[in-house]
Amino acid sequence: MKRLSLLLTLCAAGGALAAPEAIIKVNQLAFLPASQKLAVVPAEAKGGRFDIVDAEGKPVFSGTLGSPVRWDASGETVRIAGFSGVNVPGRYRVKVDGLAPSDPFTVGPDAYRALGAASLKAYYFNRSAIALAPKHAGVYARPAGHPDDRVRVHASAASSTRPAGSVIASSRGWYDAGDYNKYLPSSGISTYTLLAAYEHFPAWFERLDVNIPESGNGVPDVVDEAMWNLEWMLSMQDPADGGVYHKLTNLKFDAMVMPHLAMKEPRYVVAKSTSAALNFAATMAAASRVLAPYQKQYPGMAAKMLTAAENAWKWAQANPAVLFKNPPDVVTGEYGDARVDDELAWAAAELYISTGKDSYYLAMQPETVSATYPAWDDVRGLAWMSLAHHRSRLTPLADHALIAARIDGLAARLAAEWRSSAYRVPMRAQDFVWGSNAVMLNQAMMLVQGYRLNGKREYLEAAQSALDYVLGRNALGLSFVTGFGARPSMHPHHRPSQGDSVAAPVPGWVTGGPQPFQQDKAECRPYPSTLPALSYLDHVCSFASNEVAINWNAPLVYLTAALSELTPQARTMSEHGNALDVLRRQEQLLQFDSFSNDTALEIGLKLVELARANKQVISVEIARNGQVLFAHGMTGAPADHGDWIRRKSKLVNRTGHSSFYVHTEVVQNGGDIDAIPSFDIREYAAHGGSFPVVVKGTGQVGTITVSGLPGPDDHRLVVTVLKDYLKVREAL
Ligand code: G3I
Ligand code: 9MR
Repeated sequence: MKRLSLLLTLCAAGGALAAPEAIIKVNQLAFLPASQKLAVVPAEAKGGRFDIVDAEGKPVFSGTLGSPVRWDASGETVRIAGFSGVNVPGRYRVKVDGLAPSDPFTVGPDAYRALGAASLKAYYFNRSAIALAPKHAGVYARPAGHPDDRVRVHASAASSTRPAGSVIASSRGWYDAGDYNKYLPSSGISTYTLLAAYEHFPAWFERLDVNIPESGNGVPDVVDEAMWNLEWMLSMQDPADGGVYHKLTNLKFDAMVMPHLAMKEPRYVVAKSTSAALNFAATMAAASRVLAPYQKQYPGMAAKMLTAAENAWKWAQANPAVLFKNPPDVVTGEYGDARVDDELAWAAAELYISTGKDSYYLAMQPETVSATYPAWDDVRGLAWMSLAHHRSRLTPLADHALIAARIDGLAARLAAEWRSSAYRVPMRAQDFVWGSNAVMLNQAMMLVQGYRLNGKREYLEAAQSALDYVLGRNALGLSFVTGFGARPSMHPHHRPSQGDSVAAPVPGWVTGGPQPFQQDKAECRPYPSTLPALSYLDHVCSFASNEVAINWNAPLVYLTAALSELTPQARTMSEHGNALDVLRRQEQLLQFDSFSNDTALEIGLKLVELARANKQVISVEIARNGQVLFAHGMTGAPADHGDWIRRKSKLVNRTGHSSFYVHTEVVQNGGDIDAIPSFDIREYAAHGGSFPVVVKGTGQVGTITVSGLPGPDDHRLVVTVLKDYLKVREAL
């Protein structure tokens, strides 16, 4: 946006948002064919019915509106239109007599790919210390800002080895939000959430190329993007004692200009804090798991991160209550946090998972830790989310029933709110705080954890509703995501969007969202309403309702991946049949006349050779009648491959099918691959990569198992090598 228009808009009325219009509110972007589909209709609508019309205006579905229900958060009474049955790809609107048709939306299998890519790309657009080239940034290309290669140590951060005023390098990292500063507490939860998204949905991210400078280096873009911030976070640790600085900022906020024009002020690392150290420890411990396979691109990184995490943990143990407060001369974002027991639990959980040391599990004191939806100042939920995801690799000390109870307890509470809410969202009126849209998205992320654990469909539906909310099914009828939907936020409090010459803001950012405390009302024109869900200004002045932030975007990245990967695919019956038919055909054709020790050696070596050629790091095990005939872990392969191999091959031995066949069958039936009834996930893994060795005339005698890639790719590698070895020509 041009500087001139900044002056004009600051003088003009804020965002021109009147009282809530009597309009139909719906996700303005898209639904997956099988997702639950709801719209919100004003109660004053005439008649009790609605239609869904296609692009030509032809009705394709008709239904009855739900009963009128009041929503305290917006003071409205509304009715729900449910149209989940509309599952044929196309473009539609909702119509109700006496009202304008709703904004259009599409139904299709790739509903959230562009949104998922843009919400991740937003981080690239907020990188400090690097010029954004036109080939990656398009119209948002810009010179580098804030190199942070010479940053001063603030008096509050002084130590004997780094006295006040000494200079350190603390480069890279993402700008926190609409401002150009960098803060540990928001960095920790943001980076972790991106990495967790990758840990939970690797296949989605393997396919998500967002055109950043590192794209194509053999590491998923989400991990490369996270690395940009992780490198900065590492530089925030004082090597002398393991302590971590709370933030790297100016003394005052920069002006609303482009990054390279904003660099007049000196930058400082400000005071170490317990919260920073624990955020750092948790994030680095989690990152060390994700980075382990990428030795080639990031040599030694995983080990370095784990050591850094343990050093930060030790500092926090010795300094358990160093609470951050802005020193008098610093007025940038505080991220002060009166309680650090949640950060401690999270750090302990991540260190326990990554090191396998029981002492960390005991330090967490899990029975004293409840589960809440995450926010920068309450990260308990992240501990439970990680423990639940990694539950099959925990030491015997872990209390599996407790983990399940915490995750399900939270999801059940949120789902109950959602069920009874007029707008069918999990949020209550009192949840509307600074960053309310991220409250909604983080609640959805925890509902997803519940679904992943026990497959309760309503948890997934409630999570879908949260995404629908930020995309338009909200009391304002706006899409809060820049660049997406018919009526998106146009004027976020985001310095690059304001300072550039492009009319549209940088895309892919979710804005903070409505909240009634209006901490910016001194500099903004009056808000249209003080009701929680309506207290919002789409105006650049409104840092309290319309800023963007890295920690608010992360659950959006997570949710687009989760819904895309978990929503059962509403494919036609014949397509369903096809996938399983092909997998069954593979099992029929890829059989041996005989299977000797040398056969195993030859196939094992071929697998390793192919992975090496693909620059992949895998582990392979080939067994016959319980005896291992070939086993190899390539350089960089983490130890947990062994456990995956054990559990995948056990599944094959029990079912007689490839592990990918079982996986596909469960997914197609809408089930949770990590919770197949009667299969203990500590013993069985329904992930691709293990294939039965069948000798014609004898039957199954063993397994060939690969671990290290996303399941479908592990499976593909085995099939490719077997086809080649057995000279099978048919396309499989
Ligand atoms: O949770 C309480 C609620 O119980 C209470 O009723 C209500 C009224 O006082 O306040 C709620 O707390 C608010 C808190 O956010 C909720 O997370 C605080 O008032 C509010 O001041 C606080 O705002 C924080 C804001 O910085 C100001 O410090 C936001 O969480 C935080 O996301 C935001 O972060 C800023 C950084 O400082 C600077 N960079 C941009 C970033 C995003 O705006
Ligand atoms: O721009 C700042 C934003 O990034 C912060 O979230 C917000 C709260 O800390 O503060 C903003 O800066 C404002 C300052 O606090 C008050 N004067 C106006 C500034 C925005 O132009």
